[in-house]
Amino acid sequence: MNLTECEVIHKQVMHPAEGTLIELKGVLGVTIDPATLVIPEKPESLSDEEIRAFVAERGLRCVAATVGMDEHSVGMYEIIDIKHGGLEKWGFHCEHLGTSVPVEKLLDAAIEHGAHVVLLSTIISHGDMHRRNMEKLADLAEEKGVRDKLLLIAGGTQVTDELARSWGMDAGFGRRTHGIDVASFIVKCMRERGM
Ligand code: B12
Repeated sequence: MNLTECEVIHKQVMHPAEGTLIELKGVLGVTIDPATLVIPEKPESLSDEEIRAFVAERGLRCVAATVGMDEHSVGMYEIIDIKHGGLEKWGFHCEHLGTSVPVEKLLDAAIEHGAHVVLLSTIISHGDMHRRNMEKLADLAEEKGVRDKLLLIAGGTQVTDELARSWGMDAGFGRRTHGIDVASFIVKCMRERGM
């Protein structure tokens, strides 16, 4: 980890087969000047009334899934479920396909349901799975000729807006995202694009 002056401050044998847990501290020889950090501005949220009216006018539909071999479902529920202040709260109709859904199936379902928005959750990032999932969705949407009719939105613990956009999505959302962030983005983006 490139630390110097390391010191073990706590150790605990977990189980002879599992090894020992250690907590250590050390010095990392890197200086960070906070003045040089680029902190993204927090986008402004729209009002409940504004979002509800926009969604009702267009009957907005989303198709959602956690893709690949990924079984993490909690994040997606936070984003769509009315009980968690998710998109359903503003009248979005959300078709949730569940977990471990192939990317192809997610896109086909979006086309079949005449969806306006595809929501892809990708939590596991081992082997760059999150990047590969997003690129696959973008490529397939292009191939099937529906890329400009759909908003492609991805989320997950290792997802940032910048990364997701560079991998073909319209937006990406990471930890501590709330339904209102996604709802506001959808409305603003559709307005800008005249969708
Ligand atoms: C609960 C959990 C599990 C549960 C999942 C149960 C379930 N039904 O979801 C179980 C036990 C099944 C599990 C299994 C595994 N897990 Co797990 N799991 C977690 C844990 C502890 C919490 C995840 C969670 O629910 N967070 C709460 C939600 C609300 O947060 P979130 O997922 O980040 O979602 C938010 C944002 O990311 C974003 N978001 C997420 N999706 C989307 C989608 C859209 C469209 C949008 C807009 C936003 C969005 O918004 C959400 C709300 O703010 C995390 C550690 C952690 N603290 O994050 C590890 C973690 C995610 N798991 C991990 C791993 C490695 C695994 C396993 C591979 C372990 C193993 N070797 O078996 C397996 C994989 C199984 C599989 N096939 O998927 C790693 C992933 C590492 C990585 N980066 O790849 C983590 C980070 C733990 C770690 N530190 O190693 N896991």
